[in-house]
Amino acid sequence: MSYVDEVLELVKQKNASEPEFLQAVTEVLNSLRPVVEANEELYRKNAILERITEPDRQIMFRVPWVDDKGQVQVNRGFRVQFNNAIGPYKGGLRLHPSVNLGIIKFLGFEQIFKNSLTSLPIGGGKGGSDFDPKGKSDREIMAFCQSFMTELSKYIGADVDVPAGDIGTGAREIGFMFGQYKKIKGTFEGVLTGKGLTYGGSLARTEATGYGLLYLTEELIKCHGESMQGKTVVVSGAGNVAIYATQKAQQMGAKVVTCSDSTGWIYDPEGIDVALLKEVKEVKRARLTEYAAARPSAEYHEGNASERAGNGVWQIKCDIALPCATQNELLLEDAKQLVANGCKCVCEGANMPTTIDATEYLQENGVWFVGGKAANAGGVATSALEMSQNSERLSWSFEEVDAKLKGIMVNIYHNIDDAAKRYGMEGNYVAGANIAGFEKVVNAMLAQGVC
Ligand code: NDP
Ligand code: 2IT
Repeated sequence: MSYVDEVLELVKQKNASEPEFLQAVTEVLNSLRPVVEANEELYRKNAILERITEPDRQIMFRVPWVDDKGQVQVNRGFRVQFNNAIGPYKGGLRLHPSVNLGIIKFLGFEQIFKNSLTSLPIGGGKGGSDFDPKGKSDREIMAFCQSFMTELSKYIGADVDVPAGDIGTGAREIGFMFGQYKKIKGTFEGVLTGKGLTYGGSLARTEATGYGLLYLTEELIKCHGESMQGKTVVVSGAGNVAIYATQKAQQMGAKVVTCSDSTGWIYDPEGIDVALLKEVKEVKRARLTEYAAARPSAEYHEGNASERAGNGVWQIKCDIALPCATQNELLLEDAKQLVANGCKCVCEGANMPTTIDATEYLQENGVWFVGGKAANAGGVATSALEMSQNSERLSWSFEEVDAKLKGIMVNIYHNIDDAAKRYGMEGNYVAGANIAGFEKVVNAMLAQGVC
């Protein structure tokens, strides 16, 4: 049996109850086959694949907090510190009722390769809780965040592990967590990114994941002789990534006609009104029904990605599709519909939104497909720029950060394109991203010995 197959078998045995983690590992290891085969003896002797698929540590803890009725509630908190070969652990905190250890492990595993691709010195980690922020008062959110950080603060630090936002964790939550960390430790340090601008946050971090996704997408289609001008784009999600992806796509001259949330989706043939979407989602924290109510050109449809009541976003005819909500929201049947409708390009704003069979279908049918590890790396890259600014106790202008972000995303596209070509897989950007991300981490692991 090949080394990759042996380790895949082992990972399946050891993590049988974690389907998302197994999906992420299967995708990565399968695409690394040519690299592993070229270095099989060295990697096998050093147990590189066994080590890279086993987190350095996984921390689970109780998060007790008091709700507005005086009732004590208990959630489960997680931080998986996966690999710090090239820098301190870095990755977001997800607050969503679906969160479990397997989901945090899949996200932490992906983060190793993504962070490596940014070219910045950050290792891979992820955390979160099964806490549901929906419908909670600001005081309840604060109570949860303070309790969560009371325990998490034992394991993180500006040079150790630097969490940030993800689904359900935005500026408000990062603020409450930062305040609690500062109170417990008595130090003002860059222990979290995505902070507010008055206390160490970076300009352009809020926009970075969505903007970065479009910088990469634009470079990709430019290299295929096309431009964003006049393209029809479908986006899923209506959160941080989706909103700023939509905004940048529009600035580039494309028309974005859809968005979705956890209860339904919008088709707006005149183009999504970003100011209205921000008002509904960022300010009111309301449902997309409110967007439809305020926008005569918009159709609202019930049904979300996880229930498969029909994530109709993928049924709409488009040139480019940008999944920006959550994992496994674009299935094989959706991929078939996209291809049938003439979609040419799919770039992932979310982490692992496309299933493996859907990815393969898109690739086999000539769609330019870039996975989240490369396409959404702009968020964490800008987090690393926030860390740099905190270390030098300076803050850079929006234009400076945005220009660096663009440079990083253009560079990522060319790196993954080159890596795919080096191994005779031109156009397979999934393999290119996994190979380019892996090579740097493995070099560092080998140099640092058995640890
Ligand atoms: P947000 O919480 O800001 O937004 C998430 C959006 O997706 C919301 O519109 C939400 O609906 C919807 N959504 C979440 N879960 C589900 C679900 N199970 N079914 C259907 N819809 C769902 O998160 P982000 O925009 O930050 O994150 C989106 C994706 O991008 C995630 O995969 C995340 O890991 C990834 N990502 C985020 C980065 C960042 O910097 N924030 C960086 C790189 C990747 P509702 O409005 O109803 O809550
Ligand atoms: O998935 C991701 O890359 C993020 N949620 C951002 C992580 C970060 O540390 O900025």
